[in-house]
Amino acid sequence: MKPTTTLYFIILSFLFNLSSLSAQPVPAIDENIPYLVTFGGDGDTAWGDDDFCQIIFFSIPENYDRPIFIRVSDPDTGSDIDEQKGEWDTTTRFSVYGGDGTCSEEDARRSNLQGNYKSGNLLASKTFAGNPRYNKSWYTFGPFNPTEGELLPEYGGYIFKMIIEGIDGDDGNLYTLFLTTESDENRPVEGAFAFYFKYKFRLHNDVKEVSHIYPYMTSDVIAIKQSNFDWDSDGSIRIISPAKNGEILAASADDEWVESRHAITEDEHNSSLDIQMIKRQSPMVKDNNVVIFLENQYGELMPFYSIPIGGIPEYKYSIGIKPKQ
Ligand SMILES: [Ca+2]
Ligand SMILES: [Ca+2]
Ligand SMILES: [Ca+2]
Repeated sequence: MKPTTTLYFIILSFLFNLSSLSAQPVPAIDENIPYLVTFGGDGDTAWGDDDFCQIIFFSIPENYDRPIFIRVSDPDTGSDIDEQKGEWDTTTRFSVYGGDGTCSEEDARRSNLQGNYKSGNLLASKTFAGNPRYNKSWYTFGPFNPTEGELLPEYGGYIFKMIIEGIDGDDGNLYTLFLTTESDENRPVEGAFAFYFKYKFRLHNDVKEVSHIYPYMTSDVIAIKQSNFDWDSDGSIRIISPAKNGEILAASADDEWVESRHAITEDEHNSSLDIQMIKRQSPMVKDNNVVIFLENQYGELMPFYSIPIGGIPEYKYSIGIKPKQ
């Protein structure tokens, strides 16, 4: 690990300890994203899922020693919130991994599902089809002992990985997750948070809603490349940071990838970016599922965090109007 990265995580651990209440649901409260989405393995990518798999990591502070649970709301496909194509015929497998390699394995931090991305020990797995019992209600994985995770202080503690795979069918499974101290209740684990390298979710059906994601810029980042899929030309994606007052990211049309590169300046180091997703005002794009990921100049994927590290960034006019030296 690079020295700068180590330093960054020391700072990061401190900042994470300051805030936890909004960090436990995925999507997170500060993200204002209604649902995660995974389509069945026979899905049509034009509906907004490029590879029918989602990977979410959870970080538990090293000093936390009580059992934890990961709960899934609406894990089945066939409910009010899911997206039907023809008959309901979709099954989805949720699997929880911990132990060596869970997150340290490079293949688990990529975007292409190649190699050993199912790294670590399989701790629990369950496959859901359609089941009215789970309509907008919760299924609980666990209890897990925090030490069953992979200890990675640079990622804030013990790391667990949930892989959500669309197996059969072609419908869209919409769901949310919650990391909790209780099996039957959503109660945050103090100091814990979630992070994800490639994020697939549903945008709001209300054009006034703005969704957000929060990557963190370490001091070694000089440029980022963002890639997104099937945005359906739904409005604009922009960056708010100390030095950027709404720099526009390329947004994709139907069933296509686009990417754009953005320079990162010193003023943005050790700060989160607020990547805002502003929907097209008219006509409204309904039930829009999208995919997005971010790479640094080395081609490494950069995590989005369920809490904006260091707080939600604001544009600083004094930086923005600074003349070039
Ligand atoms: Ca569902
Ligand atoms: Ca179907
Ligand atoms: Ca879409």
